[in-house]
Order: sequence, then structure tokens, then C-alpha cells
Amino acid sequence: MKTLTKAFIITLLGATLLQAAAFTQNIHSHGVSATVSSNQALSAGSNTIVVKLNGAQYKDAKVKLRAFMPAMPGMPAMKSMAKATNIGNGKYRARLNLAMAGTWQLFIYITTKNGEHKRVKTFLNF
Ligand SMILES: [Cu+2]
Repeated sequence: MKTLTKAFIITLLGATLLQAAAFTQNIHSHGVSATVSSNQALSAGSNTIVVKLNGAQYKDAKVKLRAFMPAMPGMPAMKSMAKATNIGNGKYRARLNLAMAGTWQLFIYITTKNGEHKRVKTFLNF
């Protein structure tokens, strides 16, 4: 009984977390520290993604996002690319069309005000 109660509470907690399901992922790659997030859980179709770049040098950067899924049996490679809008505070927002559920490679292309180029790669899974 006690175990059941525990299981129930854990399930409840899990459900609550899922509901809050703003998607968030921290990245540390090529000297860039960033957070990728979305107000809604990622799903097949159009997703609005916000990338927060940490560091003053990334405040007024140009940012592009590219999502890519390699070809799979019976399915061609898929990609989506968008220029991100600077929404302030090191945050950049873009809409990507993630045509199917699965694992996507996400590339973040950054050009700083000084003309420095950075490319950060991560994965989106849903
Ligand atoms: Cu696929």
C-alpha cells in the first residue's frame, strides 16, 4: 500500500512536470553557453524556439537556426532553417518546421557584432 501511494505521488509529480513542459535544454559547446527553450513541448510541425546565448559578446549577434534530420529508410532527409529575431537580453527567437518526431540535429550559427563566427550543435529529441 505504501509503495502504491509512493508510485501514485511520483506519477502525479511526473504529470505536473509534463504539464509545465516548456522545453528547456542547456548547451555548452565550442566555448558557447546557451539555453534552447520552447514555450510548448516540441512536436511535429511548427515550433517556436528561443535560444539564449550567455555572455555580453552575444547580445547583438546575428543568429540562424538550422534543424536537420538525416534520411532514414523510406524517408528523405529533412531540414528547416530560419533567421532568428533578436528579442533582447541575448535571446533569439525563430520558428522551425520539425516535420516529424524523432531526433533532429540543431545547429546554431552565430555571428557576433565583431564578426566572429560560432557554430553550436545540439540535438532535439521528441
Ligand atoms: Cu525522420
